[in-house]
Amino acid sequence: MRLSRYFLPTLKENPSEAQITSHRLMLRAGMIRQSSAGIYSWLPLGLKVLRNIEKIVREEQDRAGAQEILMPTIQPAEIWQESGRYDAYGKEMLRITDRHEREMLYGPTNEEMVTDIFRHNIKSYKQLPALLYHIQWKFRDEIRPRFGVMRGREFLMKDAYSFDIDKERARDTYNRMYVAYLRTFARLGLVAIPVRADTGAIGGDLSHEFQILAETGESTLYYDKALETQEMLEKLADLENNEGIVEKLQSLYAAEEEKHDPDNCPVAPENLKTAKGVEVGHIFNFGQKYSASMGARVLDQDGQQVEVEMGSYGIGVSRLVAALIEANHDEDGIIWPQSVAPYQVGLINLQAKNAECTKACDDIYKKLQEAGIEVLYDDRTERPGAKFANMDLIGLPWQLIVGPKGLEKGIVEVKERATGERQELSVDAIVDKLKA
Ligand code: P5A
Repeated sequence: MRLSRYFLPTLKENPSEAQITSHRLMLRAGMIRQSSAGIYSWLPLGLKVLRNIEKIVREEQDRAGAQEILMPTIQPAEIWQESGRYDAYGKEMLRITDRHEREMLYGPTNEEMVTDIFRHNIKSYKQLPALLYHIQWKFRDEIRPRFGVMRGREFLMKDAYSFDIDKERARDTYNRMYVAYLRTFARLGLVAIPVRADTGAIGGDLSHEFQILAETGESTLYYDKALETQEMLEKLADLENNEGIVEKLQSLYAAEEEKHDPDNCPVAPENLKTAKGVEVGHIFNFGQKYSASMGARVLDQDGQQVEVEMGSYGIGVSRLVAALIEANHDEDGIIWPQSVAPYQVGLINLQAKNAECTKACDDIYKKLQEAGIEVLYDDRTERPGAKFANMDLIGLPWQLIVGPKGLEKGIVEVKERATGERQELSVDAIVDKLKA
């Protein structure tokens, strides 16, 4: 993509409405624009990151055996009346009346709707386990939407729902999702700490929140440092055969500040760590809460009707964009991990008016594209200083700096955004390096 044609409305100044780093940087880097309180438009650069995160989330859900569906954003009130949550949900639910005076709502979550699909279509234990997910916009009329997409009113969630014949199998499914979550966050380059949690409006008695570590996080965590080591993930790759690692991980201590009692903490002081966290995922095992109230039953092996055991599993996909920035930035801007970067390479033409320089850049641009590497090519006639600041702000992992002086010696400068390390390489060597 040529920057001269790219819709990237970056800002030089910090927007006054933004209180936290990720919100400031998402506005400054031209990723989002607010439409009304807690509701945002995603511009090309922001949307690209959102889609990259979605792709990793999707791959890990598929890998865990979940099947993708797509449920609507607008739901009928009846199913929520059946579950008893229509009144319980209160003012956070955005209620809508259609032209026939039917009560509808913009879905804050989909337990009811997926249970409704299940009860009409699955009748036998032979069709279980069933594990369905979608990636869809949600609406929660938060009293204080803030921090940009971190706590929005409209936000993108991946939500999965599981149906099992008994408690034991439901627990296996829960653990399978737990592993899928650890893998997902690791692939996003994040350290995620699973913390036992309350179940709130969703219900049930078993639940974990996944908190990623970031200095600006809203919650304070205390946890066994063994939870930080991701080396267990290798073994977790084998879902069926992971030598009890899930149980081991789930037995390790982690608590939010409100629940942490220093006098009764089971972890030795030298192994206890504290850090700020951002909740990016939340999983629930709530048994028969919805299958009982909504009549989701199957015939078991003995021909008896039984209410299925359910769970639900959420990831805040749009929140993750902000969380990733909270965990990866410096004073100059964003530092994207390669796995989600909107472009891998920023190519800077230092003298766009110089024919030779432009020819060299065009050539590199073409070669990188042919090698399947995504490049954002700054072909504008701006000052070098402005170009450098802009590239640092938007945070692409690699910068290629091409100027007449280097070209005289046949070299181009490569800068790694994360470390600031610079290297001088020939054009051919660069293409090889970036390919690798
Ligand atoms: C689990 C999936 C649920 O809604 N039902 C379906 C369950 N859980 S949850 O914890 O309430 O939400 C799941 C994740 O969604 C993100 N999230 C938000 N992101 C941005 N703005 C919000 N207002 C918001 N509310 C929730 C969080 O990442 C949360 O973990």
